Amino acid sequence: KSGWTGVNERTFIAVKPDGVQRRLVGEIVRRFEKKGFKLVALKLVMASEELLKEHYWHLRNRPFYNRLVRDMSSGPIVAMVWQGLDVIKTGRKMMGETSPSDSMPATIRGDNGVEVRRNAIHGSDSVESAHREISLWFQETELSSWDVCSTNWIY
Ligand code: RTP
Repeated sequence: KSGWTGVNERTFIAVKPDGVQRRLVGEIVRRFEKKGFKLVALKLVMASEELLKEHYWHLRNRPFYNRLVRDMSSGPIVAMVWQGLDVIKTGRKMMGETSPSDSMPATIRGDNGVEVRRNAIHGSDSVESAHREISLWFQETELSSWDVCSTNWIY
């Protein structure tokens, strides 16, 4: 996994249950594609409580932890891996701040929704958390390398 740097940097992005319910999947995928990142994996999943507790383990002492795990269990999640130069930092910028009210217009959270509980999207915040989250949500065999695309078919 040490090869995941530079143009091969990867991040874990999830459309949360509230984002799926608000029909934001296409919009979020479109923004990452349009920016120029490569889609490496995508699946619709009902996450188990066990997985969600592990995913948010660093927040276990926060008062909203149990509610957060419950909210994330309330419907399907679109789990994705995106790849590209500085995708972790840029992805966080595209998302906006944790609270939609602190998020600038033209960010995903700034343009969609008003509640911190229903902020539509999750994105890894560091190289370490990206590694941890990708291996938590995906099997190695679910990740595409794009190596099969030996020629570019769009210009
Ligand atoms: P994420 O991990 O989902 O990308 O969000 P983040 O880094 O912007 O925010 P973080 O502090 O890691 O919190 C994770 C998620 O918990 C919910 N939250 N609720 N005061 C509250 O009720 C509260 N604070 C945070 C949000 O949905 C946030 O995305």
